[in-house]
Amino acid sequence: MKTLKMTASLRFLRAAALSGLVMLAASSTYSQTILNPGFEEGLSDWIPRMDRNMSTASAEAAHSGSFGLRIVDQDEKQGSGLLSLTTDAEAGKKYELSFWYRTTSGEGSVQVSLFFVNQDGKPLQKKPPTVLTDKSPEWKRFSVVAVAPEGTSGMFIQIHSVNAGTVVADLDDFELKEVAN
Ligand SMILES: [Ca+2]
Repeated sequence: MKTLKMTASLRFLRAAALSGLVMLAASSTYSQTILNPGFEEGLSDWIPRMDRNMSTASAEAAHSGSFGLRIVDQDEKQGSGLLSLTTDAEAGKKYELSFWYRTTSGEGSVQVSLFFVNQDGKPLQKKPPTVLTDKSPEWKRFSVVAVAPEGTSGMFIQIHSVNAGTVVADLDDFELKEVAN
């Protein structure tokens, strides 16, 4: 019975998160580039989604400038969640998403995904292009390259510390740009 209840509430949360995404995309103007990609304005223009207060802008997490994103995930079963605003994207074009990353402590990892969405803000791919970080005490650049699928009108970034395992991780200097096909 307890399990059933948990499943139902998880489903509700997932549905709520998805409808939130749709509303967000429909109500906001697309920007040309990722806003506040280096967290110099705190978490402005980033949206926590089921984040459980794990994501903060911190001076200690800066790779460049004065601030970076620090994820403190001390939960063995749940992770963080942070979304960028949606930016313009065009079907058939190739995009590179990159960022700098380091692990301060813990064995968990962080997955960064690039969601392509249609004009209604609905994600087009069940498995979006994703980069999974590995443990790295030194700053390291990670990237993923993907071609926007048919029907693409925009794209956004999701930063999620993996549910299993704990980690304290720093991320900074996100970049999302078109690259040659
Ligand atoms: Ca920064």
